[in-house]
Amino acid sequence: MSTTIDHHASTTARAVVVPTDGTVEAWVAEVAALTQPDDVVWCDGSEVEKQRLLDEMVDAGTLVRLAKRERSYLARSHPSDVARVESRTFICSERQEDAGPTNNWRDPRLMGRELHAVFAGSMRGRTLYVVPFSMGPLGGPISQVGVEITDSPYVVASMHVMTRVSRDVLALIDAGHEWVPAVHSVGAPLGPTDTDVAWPCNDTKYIAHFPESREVWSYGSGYGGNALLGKKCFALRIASVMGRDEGWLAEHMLLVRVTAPTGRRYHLAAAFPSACGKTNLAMLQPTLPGWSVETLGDDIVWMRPDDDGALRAINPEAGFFGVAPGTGVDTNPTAIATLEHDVIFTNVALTDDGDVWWEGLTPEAPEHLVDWTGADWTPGSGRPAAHPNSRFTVAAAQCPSIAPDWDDPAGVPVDAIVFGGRRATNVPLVTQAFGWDHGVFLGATISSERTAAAEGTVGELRRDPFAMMPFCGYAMPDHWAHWLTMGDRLNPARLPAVFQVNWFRKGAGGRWLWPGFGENSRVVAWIAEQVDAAHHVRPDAGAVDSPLGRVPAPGALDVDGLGLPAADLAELFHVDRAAWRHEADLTEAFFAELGHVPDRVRAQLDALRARLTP
Ligand code: GTP
Ligand code: SPV
Ligand code: MN
Repeated sequence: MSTTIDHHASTTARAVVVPTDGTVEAWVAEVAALTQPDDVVWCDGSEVEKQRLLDEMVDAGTLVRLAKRERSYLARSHPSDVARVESRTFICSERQEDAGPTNNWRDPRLMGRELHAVFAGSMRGRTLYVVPFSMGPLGGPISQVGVEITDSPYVVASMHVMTRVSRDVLALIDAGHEWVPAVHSVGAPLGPTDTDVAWPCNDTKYIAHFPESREVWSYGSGYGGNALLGKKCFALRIASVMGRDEGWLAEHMLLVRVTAPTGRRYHLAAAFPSACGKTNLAMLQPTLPGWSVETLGDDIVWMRPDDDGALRAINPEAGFFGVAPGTGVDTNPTAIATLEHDVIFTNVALTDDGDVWWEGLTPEAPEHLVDWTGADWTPGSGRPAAHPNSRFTVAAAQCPSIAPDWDDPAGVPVDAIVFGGRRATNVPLVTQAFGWDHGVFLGATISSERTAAAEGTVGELRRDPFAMMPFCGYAMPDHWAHWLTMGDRLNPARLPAVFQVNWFRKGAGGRWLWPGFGENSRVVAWIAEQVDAAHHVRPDAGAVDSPLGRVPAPGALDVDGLGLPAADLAELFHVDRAAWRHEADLTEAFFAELGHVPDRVRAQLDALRARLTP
């Protein structure tokens, strides 16, 4: 196991530049000497600073100011720079086995040299912005800080929304707090006579992570997940390694508080792969009377055991970088209300009266639009007006369902962990794990149909354990071992119950079997009832065993008033044993590819096979 080696051995040895001392000033000076910007600007995170940057970007043609939406803007990316690039995402750990077989590993020294070469002069003709930021409330017990250097004002304005940008971060670092240095360049230097383009980027891209020195170097892309380095690069890839070393968890999860008609409160953390429904569940408006949901986070959760042995969770972000297509008043009215003002939209369509539009915003498309590429568009154009991975960037604080205590540094105790994916077949609407180890197995074996959030073929089935395949900064099987250890450390009376959900099962002709969205509250209510049963608050009458886990007992899932045909309900929970024996074989093959899968996870596969045997 990798936990026996000293992961801090090279904390002070930086990968690409070697500052004269550990200060931010020395590091900025070294990066500036390498990248050769025209100016260096230290950001303070103020509203004035953000507005100035936005105004400058409007003047420069990078942003379109939306006439119909207060203080809101549209950015159109270069058509090649629309999503995460997993093929150019690197984990540069000292030892290849620490990165594991599912990450692109590079030797840190070789990558350091390669990056030194591409970053040399990469900011010529541009401004280098220094962005000190906190992930989580500044100074909180679960929070962390970093400093991003970037030559993109779009990135600075987006970081203002997505993180807590503040000069106070620098004081914390001066006082000795650990910090993550993160360098970003669009990789498009300007000569004295060059004119800039709206979205500078480079065909050559690097999204490089140095887990031991806790550094990020990103080159060539302006897209969110590649460029807003506090987000996936720090809060997941680097933070997952910090969590492994320090005994906490950094996960690709939403976080909500559910309140039952009884007044009892439950905190749910749910991991679904990219573009598989986290933001939607985070902003759920329950259709079940008497239930309510408050939003705490929609993409990333950091969790730590507290003194009670409960798992305490915060959302380290301060905003939402959400998928636009499919977001409408019928599906996610809360998101629509969140987006009324102060939004940066990227790659959506522009209406003739200066507003935004995307597929699913309204049932009918407007007669005429300017599409995400800047071209004229009509409903007959035969192509989407908004890019399938077009996004909105908006402050969490302006979400109407945000919990009043959403930025409490202490976080909330997690009662249930939910894993999900996009599966047209096999995976039931909801199942409960038999215990923690089975829950880890459910997380480890998530597979999901690919979405537009990353490069690749949309719809293709791929394994995405814990929805962390693209985001874990170390070997996936070590991540599962870490989860097992975390379970052992928690107070058994506070141990979260674990569930698997699938909103995406399809029936004949490819129609959704489950209405989804607000109706998912019915599943959430069953989950809450099972949490009560696990804590002996109520008898465990709501569930029966299936080969895959505990499923709702007849009548326990409230489907009143849905008009759901009995055959559809049966199909949503149908377990095709032959298909599942095949799934078990695929899991076996997947484990073989990964190598040293923990015995306790392997034992769960054996147990599944035994349950599938008639
Ligand atoms: P990332 O930001 O990429 O991590 O994605 P996410 O997991 O937050 O996904 P999001 O909630 O933005 O949903 C992505 C797509 O799935 C949108 O087009 C939604 O409309 C659709 N979706 C979300 N929930 C449901 C559901 O319950 N049923 C169906 N059919 N579609 C859903
Ligand atoms: C995802 O792809 O899971 C996202 C968007 O949440 S990005 O921040 O680009 O990774
Ligand atoms: Mn995500």
